[in-house]
Amino acid sequence: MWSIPRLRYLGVALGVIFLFHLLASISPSYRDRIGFLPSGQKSADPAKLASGSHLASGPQDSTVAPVPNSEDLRAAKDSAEIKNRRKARAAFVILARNSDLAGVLDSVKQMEDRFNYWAKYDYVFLNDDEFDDTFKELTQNIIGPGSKALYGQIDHDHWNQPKWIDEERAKAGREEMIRNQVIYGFSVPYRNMCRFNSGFFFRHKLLADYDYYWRVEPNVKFFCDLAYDPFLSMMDNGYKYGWTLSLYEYELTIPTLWAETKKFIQDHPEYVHKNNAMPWISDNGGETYNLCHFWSNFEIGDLNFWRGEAYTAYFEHLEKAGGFYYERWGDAPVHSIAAALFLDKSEIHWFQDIGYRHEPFQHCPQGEYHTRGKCTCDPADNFDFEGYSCTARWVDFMSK
Ligand SMILES: Nc1nc2c(ncn2[C@@H]2O[C@H](COP(=O)(O)OP(=O)(O)OP(=O)(O)O)[C@@H](O)[C@H]2O)c(=O)[nH]1
Ligand SMILES: [Mg+2]
Repeated sequence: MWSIPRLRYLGVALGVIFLFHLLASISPSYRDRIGFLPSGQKSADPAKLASGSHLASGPQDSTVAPVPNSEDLRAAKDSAEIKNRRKARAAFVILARNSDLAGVLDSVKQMEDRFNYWAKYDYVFLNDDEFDDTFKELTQNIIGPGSKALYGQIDHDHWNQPKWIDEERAKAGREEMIRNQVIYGFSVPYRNMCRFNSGFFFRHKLLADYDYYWRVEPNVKFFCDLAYDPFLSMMDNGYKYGWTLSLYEYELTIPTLWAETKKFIQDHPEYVHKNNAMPWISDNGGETYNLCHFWSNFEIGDLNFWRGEAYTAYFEHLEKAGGFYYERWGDAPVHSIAAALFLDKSEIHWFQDIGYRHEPFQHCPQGEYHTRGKCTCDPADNFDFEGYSCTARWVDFMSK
């Protein structure tokens, strides 16, 4: 039998627990951990939601503004409001071979299910070869009505090793990499791909009518619903480069990339932005490169940044140096160095709300981002703050 004094102790204990929760719920980090969403925030104007105007514009690691999830958009996807909404001139860009079909279908299906069923952006598929009918039919079968699918072949000169490259030297470089077991060190097509992504994709005629792109690769994962339009977010906030994962580059693939970059900025100091992100890519004021880069298999970017004067001149310089073939320069360090040097650091945006995996790393959104996006990744499985990631450095750099 409970005695009266025992019941009193129980009441006091329950009261203390309740008070603790009440006080703790005021703390944003506590709310993040338990997925707290304030009451009365379950529905919102879908057009406003789609515009992304609800997004916090404060520090990038701050708690997100309390808005609802994508249910509203699912319900409203065929409404006039959504159909006639303001859009960016933007498209997904997918470079692929016919043999990448299954992986492409997998990535596109997720993009459709998580975002594009309401956003209705176009897809531009690019290939060094011609896309076959099966590739075209099966991709179109997944892409919803309202989005165009365009298929383009890449110009011979934009893809293949230029004639003026000294093949003997390039071959010696490849053999050295094979000896050193550098990933894709043997491969000429891989080098073509890296050079194309560095200097040519944004010049393809199928992209001429677009200002923004989202690069998508086969076999990636998109873990979360996206209930706002990241292209509009780029446009409205003046972002020029968006990323989710960052890491260190294999030094053996870029032995002379930084030396060439230093030569370029000595010749063209006018292109280096005064509020650049150099401290994120160099620990000694630009003397050496610390190998940090944004992982470019995911990019949401401004095509006009790559088409602009600074990047055009930088790419020309790198192209002449020949390192895409004599070494194995990746488009990831090339894009990242350019973004870090030629942009205002505030024009580079970490899309920490977009859950994404490209083997073997993933970014899984944390706290309220995860809850709102109905993400399907384990928040504990997150590369961001592991030793090989450069994201902690970014957060630290941006908080100064
Ligand atoms: N058309 C075409 N596309 C290619 C070729 N090589 C790579 N790609 C595409 O270029 C992108 C990058 O190639 P990946 O092989 O994924 O390179 P990676 O991401 O560094 O390496 P993985 O770990 O293999 O994914 C992908 O979208 C590929 O489909 C090629 O020879 N032709
Ligand atoms: Mg890949």
